[in-house]
Amino acid sequence: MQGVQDRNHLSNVTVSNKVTVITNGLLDIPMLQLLNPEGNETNTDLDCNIDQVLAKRILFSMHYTRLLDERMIAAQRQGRISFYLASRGEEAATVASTAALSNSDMIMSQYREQGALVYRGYTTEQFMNQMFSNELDPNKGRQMPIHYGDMALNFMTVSSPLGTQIPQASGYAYGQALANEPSITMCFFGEGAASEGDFHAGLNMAAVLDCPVIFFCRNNGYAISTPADEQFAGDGIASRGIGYGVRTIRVDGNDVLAIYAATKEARKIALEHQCPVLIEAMTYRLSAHSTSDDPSGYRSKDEEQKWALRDPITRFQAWMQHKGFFDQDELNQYIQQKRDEILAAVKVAEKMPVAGIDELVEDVYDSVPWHLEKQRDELKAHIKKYPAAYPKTSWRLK
Ligand SMILES: Cc1ncc(C[n+]2csc(CCOP(=O)(O)OP(=O)(O)O)c2C)c(N)n1
Ligand SMILES: [Mg+2]
Repeated sequence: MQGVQDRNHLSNVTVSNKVTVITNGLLDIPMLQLLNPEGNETNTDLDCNIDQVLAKRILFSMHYTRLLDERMIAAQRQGRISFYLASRGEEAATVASTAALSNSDMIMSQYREQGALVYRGYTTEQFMNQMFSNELDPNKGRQMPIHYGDMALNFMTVSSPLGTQIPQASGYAYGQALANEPSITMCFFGEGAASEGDFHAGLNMAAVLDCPVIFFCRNNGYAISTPADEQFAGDGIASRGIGYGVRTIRVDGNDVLAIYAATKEARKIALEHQCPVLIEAMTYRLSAHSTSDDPSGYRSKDEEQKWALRDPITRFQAWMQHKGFFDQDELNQYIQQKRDEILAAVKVAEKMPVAGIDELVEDVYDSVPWHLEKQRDELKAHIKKYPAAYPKTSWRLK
């Protein structure tokens, strides 16, 4: 699982008189875990200083993220939005890591990191405006749902071609270093994206140019339907960090305490030493890849069940209970309030006018070039001809 497999032909070091052959097994990369699946602390030497206020914010953000996912999958099934991509099972990886950052740190994400935005305070209305492509959508309707971004929250807009954010994050962090900013860049990506050339260019560039960036890989076991052990033969993604001379941490990606501690440490190293750090969070995508995917075609219920028992939310909640930090009534109230809030926001966002047609071709060039103007005019003529096919758009034609 997750490509950290024990391949027989790689597990031994061969030493003859003259030739030393080094293999995967020699790396023996440890995985930081502070909480076992029952929510008991397994390593009390490491105190990650999560007090009740912080614990609640992390827990509530994870619950909200899961609730949002459930409601948006339902909205997609009802035909209200075109697409959605859930993060069930990976909430700890995105929320607890963001909790360990400073708000001034730039986040560059892949697409499954809505938990980071939730933690930073992206509102339900903001989520809905983007997903319904209405006139308040900062992307002006030019993107599919889940392409969030917010300058005020230092969250770079999602771009779904895999891996693009990785060298961009190195570059952004290089700029932070040149400007002597006391901030770093956090770059999230999946283990599948780490097969892109951009991953290798980005890591090497950050290592050579001393860029204060955390490369946070969510190794969730799959790239759509391809399991990690069919993606690569090496020891996960962590081994690649070491290859590029990047300080590296492997962490249990379903363990809030471990992720928080690992990210705090990584941030400290990145800032103090002005260098990159790679974190590989070992987790599991409990949800389908997206609303266009059906995992029953490529993985077993048994496998899903095994990982469901390691659910990051129940594990952290159990820990909070042990600490006396947890109040079930308060959580129930919060969930009910957020459920109502999401339902109300869906109704408002879907009734709002969609983004304007003229804006479709703006913002890229200083002035709109003739060939885009021509295409826009053709589009308008087409919509005018078939107004019934474009009920939300036709009345907006100028
Ligand atoms: C350059 C590029 N190639 C292919 C795709 C199609 N694609 C979308 S998501 C995905 C899988 C990515 O897996 P991973 O990076 O592990 O992220 P996860 O979905 O597991 O969170 C693929 C192949 C794409 N978006 N961009
Ligand atoms: Mg993946």
